[in-house]
Parts: sequence; structure tokens; C-alpha cells
Amino acid sequence: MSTVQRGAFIVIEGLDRSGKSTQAALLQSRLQNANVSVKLMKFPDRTTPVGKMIDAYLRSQSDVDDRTIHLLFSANRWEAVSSIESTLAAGTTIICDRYAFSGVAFSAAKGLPLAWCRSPDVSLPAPDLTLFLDISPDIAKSRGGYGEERYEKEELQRRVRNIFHQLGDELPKDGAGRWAVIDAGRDLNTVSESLWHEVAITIHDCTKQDSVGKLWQS
Ligand code: DGP
Repeated sequence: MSTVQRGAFIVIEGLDRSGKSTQAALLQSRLQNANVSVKLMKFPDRTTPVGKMIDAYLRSQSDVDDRTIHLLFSANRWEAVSSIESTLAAGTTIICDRYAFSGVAFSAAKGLPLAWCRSPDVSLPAPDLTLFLDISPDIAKSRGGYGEERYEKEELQRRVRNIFHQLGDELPKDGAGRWAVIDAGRDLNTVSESLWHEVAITIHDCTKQDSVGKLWQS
């Protein structure tokens, strides 16, 4: 029997320009320096055939019906499930830049029913920890590059933020599958320290669990 302890599945969520990608990369190098085997993943993964359709949509090069694009975003996560499961089982921790919470938040913010938005992502691998980088849409707007892609509009981001909070409120604040709100309006190093603190707790705890859970199953 294998004695390898599984890796932790850690998701970083947040509004556009909340610093997710920078913080995910910092976390990755910090874990590597601590000799933790780690893999960085990102959704949408724009490299797959499905991801290429999503990329064209986000850059406003194509128009796709709201429900159809929603299902493509979900499919883009499902096509990575076997890789997520085998990576975790091999003992490698995953830092994942966006996941199903973005899926629900962005589509529901456009007006689709929340329950409908959630259903295609039910039973995806459940994160052991979701770090929500919370930032006010007006601060996000003032950051470089804002407005280049389809969803980067202040009013929409405001609705997205509310839905993220609603989804987070359903999850535990401690233990397996928890949701941690991180104030991402602070300077980069302070945010990074907060993330590190949360991640260290989860990596320690999740080695005691056997397999990764299923998202939104009950
Ligand atoms: P990013 O590559 O992290 O900048 O994300 C691209 C954009 O796509 C961003 O505005 C958030 C949005 N997004 C990410 N995941 C989903 C999803 O599953 N569904 C929808 N509708 N939008 C998403």
C-alpha cells in the first residue's frame, strides 16, 4: 500500500486585478523553498481546445450565448479533473488560480440563476482551502491593465464580489473545505504573509485526510 500522503488542493479566488496570479506564484515559490511538492494550475486554462474558445470570448473576439459559455468554463474544469486527482494522490499540493466559485460568481452576476450556474460544477474535486482575495472594485479598477477584458467593468465586479461572499458564507471557516477571506487591498508582502499563514494550517491538516472531497455535493 502506498504511504504517500496526498497534496492539498488550494484555490485562490477574487475579482479581476485582485492580485491572484501574483500571489499564486509567490505561494508556489515559497512552498518550493519549504520543500513542498507543488503545482500551479489556472482556470480558465486557455491552452486546451475548450480554453481557446473561452479565450476568444474573453477578448471579445467571439460572442457566445451566456449559458453556453458558462458550460464551456465548467467543461474546462472537468477536463482537468483526472490531472487534479492524480497530482494530489501523488502527494503534490495544487495552487489553483480561480475555480468553480468564479464560474458561479461571474455567470450569476450576468443574471443567470445561481442554482443553474452551480449545477455543472457539482462534484468537482472540492478545495481543502479557498483563499478569497477580497478587494473593493474601485481599488481593483485603479490597478494596471484593468478594462482590457470582457468582465472588467466596475458594476459587474461589484455583483461578482457579492456572490463570492454569498458562496463563501456557505463554507466552513475552519477545518476541511474552509473559505478564508484575505484583505487584498493591503501591500503585496502583507497579503502574501496572510496567505502563507492559512496555507500552512491547511497543508498540515489535510495530510490527515484520505481523499479529496466533492464540491457542493450535499
Ligand atoms: P483570468 O484569466 O483569471 O483573468 O480570468 C478571466 C476572466 O474570466 C475573468 O474576468 C474571470 C472570468 N471567469 C473565470 N472563470 C470563469 C467562469 O467559470 N465563468 C465565467 N462566466 N467567467 C469566469
